[in-house]
Amino acid sequence: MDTMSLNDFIKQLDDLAESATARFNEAMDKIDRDGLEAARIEFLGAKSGKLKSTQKGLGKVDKEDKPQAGQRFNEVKQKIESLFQSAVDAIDGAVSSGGKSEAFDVTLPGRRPRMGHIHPITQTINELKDIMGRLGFSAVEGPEIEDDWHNFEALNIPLEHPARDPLDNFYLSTAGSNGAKSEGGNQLLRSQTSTVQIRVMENQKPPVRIVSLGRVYRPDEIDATHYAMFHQIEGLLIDTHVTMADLKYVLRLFATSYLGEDVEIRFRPSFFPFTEPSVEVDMRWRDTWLEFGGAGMVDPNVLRSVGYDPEKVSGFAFGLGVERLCMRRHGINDIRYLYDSDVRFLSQF
Ligand code: FA5
Repeated sequence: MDTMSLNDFIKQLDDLAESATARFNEAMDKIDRDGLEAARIEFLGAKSGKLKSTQKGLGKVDKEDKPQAGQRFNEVKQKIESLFQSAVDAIDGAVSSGGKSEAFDVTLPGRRPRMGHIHPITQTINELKDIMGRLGFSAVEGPEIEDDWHNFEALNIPLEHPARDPLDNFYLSTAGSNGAKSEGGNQLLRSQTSTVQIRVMENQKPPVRIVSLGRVYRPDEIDATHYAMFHQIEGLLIDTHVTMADLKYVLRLFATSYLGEDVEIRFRPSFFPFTEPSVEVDMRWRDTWLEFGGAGMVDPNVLRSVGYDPEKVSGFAFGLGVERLCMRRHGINDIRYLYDSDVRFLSQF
């Protein structure tokens, strides 16, 4: 009786799997149902298919190799059957999605992936930074987790001041309550970018001309113009003989550069512990005046707290809401749209 080594039998199986794969793939590429059926009969046909005739070789393999040969045969059989099924599915899919020519028309233009957008607030920040850069203000950053000294004390906000109220600030759990130590132990999410003024002046001799844009946090009730996390743009200029007229000039130039020549701005007398005199900066929008931020001449106490001599230098500072500028520019009437992460809204910018 004919015999066959295990290796020869395995080689026959591998050759069979290879040629069946080639035939199925060819039929798939051409979306050729008839070709696939012919290949099925050739390889998987119940009576005279190649798999069937290869199976006959199993009887010629040595008895002790039979279990291994049988196992290998079953693996290859399963592989060929599942390849055939994949080819059937692929041809069905191609035909139902528009037929032979369309599914494989390499001349069709590709589908463009959807592009992401830079968030409108980030766009605003970049633009504001550019405008201030052209006016000679260099951009600096400060930490969002601040200590008592930079957020309050050095800004002339003493221990008993209501601005420190725990209801108006996000103190971190490491911090004590209002009225606790003021040596920098109390940490909070900064409530204003004015903290950066202090950090810069502590490390730099006058003249100073900086702008800082970043996130600030307040437990405000959320409505159309308030959010618990928002952004501010802070400007600071310290030099000899700086006056309120310089402040007005720079702010007006800033506003017209960002919002257009027709923008109207006005200053209202106000109070901030770290500026004297202080003003509220309003801009007109759709016939109503809206508050965009605060400004003023840096208080001599603040200059002293960072080691400057208020007899020799003076300066102005301002802090405006970035969201409000962005909303005014784009006609957005509710701040919440900016943070709802709705792509239909965001993709307009
Ligand atoms: C300040 O934060 C001062 N640090 C501004 C300043 C800087 C004054 C330098 C003087 C010198 P105020 O709390 O008013 O000021 O906030 C400034 C602006 O931030 C507001 O006019 C508003 O535009 C914006 N703002 C305040 N709270 C919110 C909020 N919850 N959501 C969105 N924007 C807000």
